[in-house]
Amino acid sequence: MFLRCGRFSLPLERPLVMGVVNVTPDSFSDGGKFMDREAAVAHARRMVEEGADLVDVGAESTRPGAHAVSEDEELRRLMPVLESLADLPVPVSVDTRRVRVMRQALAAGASMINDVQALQAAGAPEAVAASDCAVCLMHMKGDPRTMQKDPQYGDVVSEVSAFLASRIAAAQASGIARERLTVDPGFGFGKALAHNLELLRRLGELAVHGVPLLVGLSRKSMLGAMTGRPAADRLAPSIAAALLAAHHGAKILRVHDVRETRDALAVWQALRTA
Ligand code: HH2
Repeated sequence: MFLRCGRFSLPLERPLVMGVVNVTPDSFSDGGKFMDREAAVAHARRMVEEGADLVDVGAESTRPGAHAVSEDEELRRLMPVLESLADLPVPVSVDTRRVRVMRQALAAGASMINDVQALQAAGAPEAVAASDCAVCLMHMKGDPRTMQKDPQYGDVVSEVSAFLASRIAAAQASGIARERLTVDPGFGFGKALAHNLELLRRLGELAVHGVPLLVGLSRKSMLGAMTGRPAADRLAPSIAAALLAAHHGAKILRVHDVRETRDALAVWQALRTA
């Protein structure tokens, strides 16, 4: 299995690590740290040195309670960073839900679009189809401002799975080949702790769609709920969660701590292939 990702083709025999670069003043765990173009670019390059297989650059926080930024502001934050990363030896993914941002990012050399709204914005599937980038279709219930206000499901896994199936079908109908797709259950996006745990425990059920699973658990509040640790102090639970996700079939792990996650995965991988 491999993922077509712009000019890259990523083999998926071992779980890949996607390093997070937030060019935002308000992201929940590293907001404000990489607002400056140079700092964001240096951070991305450092993550590649540490073994990131991809980097994911986002200029709008989607954390619970976050307010949307204007499209112009998102582009103003994002584009200089993308231009400076054009020569990166690994694919650059852009975390955005806006069509104009997708188009400009792809024109500037982005190899993947990571859309927490799973290409539901009008024109989004066409914007992606017109390129050869990979795409992440993520499940979210509600919108970031209100999504953590008492989310309700019947069976969370069936509901998420049905949504992802419908978005895969929509993407393919728009001309996006299956080898370009990844899906993500969207941990923490309109889910209570019990929903997140159920999704992690039954992650394997989402593999039925036959496209690689991308998972973001790094530093999330569900890990805070389990350990009592603040976001800046969730390295150990993030590593535990990444390993569990890999064990349950995740193929791409979206993380803030690349070196530590790679090391932990190396141990897991060694045991698996011994
Ligand atoms: N989580 C966040 C942002 N984007 N994309 C995918 N595919 N999956 C995720 O789980 C996911 C995501 C939230 O984390 P972070 O980027 O660290 O924070 P913020 O949204 O506040 O910038």
